[in-house]
Amino acid sequence: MRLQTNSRLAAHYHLMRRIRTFEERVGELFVRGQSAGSMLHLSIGEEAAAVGVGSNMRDGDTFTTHHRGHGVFLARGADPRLMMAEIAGKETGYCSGKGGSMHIADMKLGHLGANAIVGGGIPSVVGAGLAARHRKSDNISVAFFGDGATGQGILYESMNMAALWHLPVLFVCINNQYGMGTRIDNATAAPDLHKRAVSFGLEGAQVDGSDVETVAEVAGDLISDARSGKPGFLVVDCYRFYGHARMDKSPYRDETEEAQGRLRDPVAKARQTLISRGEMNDESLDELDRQIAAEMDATIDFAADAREPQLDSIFDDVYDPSTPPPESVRDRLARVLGRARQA
Ligand SMILES: Cc1ncc(C[n+]2csc(CCOP(=O)(O)OP(=O)(O)O)c2C)c(N)n1
Ligand SMILES: [Mg+2]
Repeated sequence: MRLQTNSRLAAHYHLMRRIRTFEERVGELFVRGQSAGSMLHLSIGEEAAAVGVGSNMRDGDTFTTHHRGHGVFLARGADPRLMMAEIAGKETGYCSGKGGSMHIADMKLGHLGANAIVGGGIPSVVGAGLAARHRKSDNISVAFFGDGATGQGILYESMNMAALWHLPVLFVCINNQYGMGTRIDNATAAPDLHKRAVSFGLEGAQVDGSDVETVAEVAGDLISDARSGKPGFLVVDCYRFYGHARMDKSPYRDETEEAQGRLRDPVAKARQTLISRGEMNDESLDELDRQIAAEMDATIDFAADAREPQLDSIFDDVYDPSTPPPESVRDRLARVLGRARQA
């Protein structure tokens, strides 16, 4: 749907609502038993981080995400049908069904890869930032990761190199208050995470992740600094609305805390602000939501109808084409395929 307004907040609402609805449909795919793999991490409640930062990035900029990265990829222009197909393990998906939710990537859109290893995607943006500078482009590279990654040494090695070499890089920590079942105040005695970055020589800021306008404004400043060689670190404070993964019912959080946390809803807040400013009204927002629901419903049908990958394509896109898979692995596949044909 084309928005009938030029309001930047309306555009942000549109994208955040698309992300939220996509995530709800991902949950549905899982419940239907049609997702590949057993782990799905939803970013419901964290949409302002994806949209506030992502909307300040440009074509040619690159990024990595953690395991909870559906929203970031959508904010950078991913086609939700191809994402859903990937999550369903289908050949049509972004990585021919071999990456799934946690290892999705697409070089055309600058997505250097989601990563299931906590902190694993962070050093790649240092390399990408260095490459952008050698190419004399003004592109930046952004690492999106969770608060849990602030317990990983690789983050500090990466921040140090980015600051030392003045790289066009932004580190974005999506602080949803939890690393699996451990709340941030049980994981660190110093929860002012952005201050750590300042001590490494980076620009550091912390923002309220329920307010997409603030996230976008602060991220915009940090990104323009990064483009001129001043790397930064942004902490987006938010709340993980649901469990760590789909099977986690969060027995370690009490209901009062969850109810309070879910009040920090960036989608609801943007909606209220649009109405109170007279930029949109309930009817136009409801109509927009209905159109988004239809778009995202269609992603489930698209994924369900998409082709399964063929067994003999198992090594395609996995090894570098110039490096054939090891002989022993190919022999094993030939045996498996032989047995499958006899059966
Ligand atoms: C190096 C490493 N250690 C442990 C794990 C297991 N693990 C998976 S997700 C996770 C918590 C991550 O928390 P955070 O970085 O805050 O991201 P969130 O899940 O909250 O988005 C852990 C410990 C892992 N994947 N990698
Ligand atoms: Mg977390």
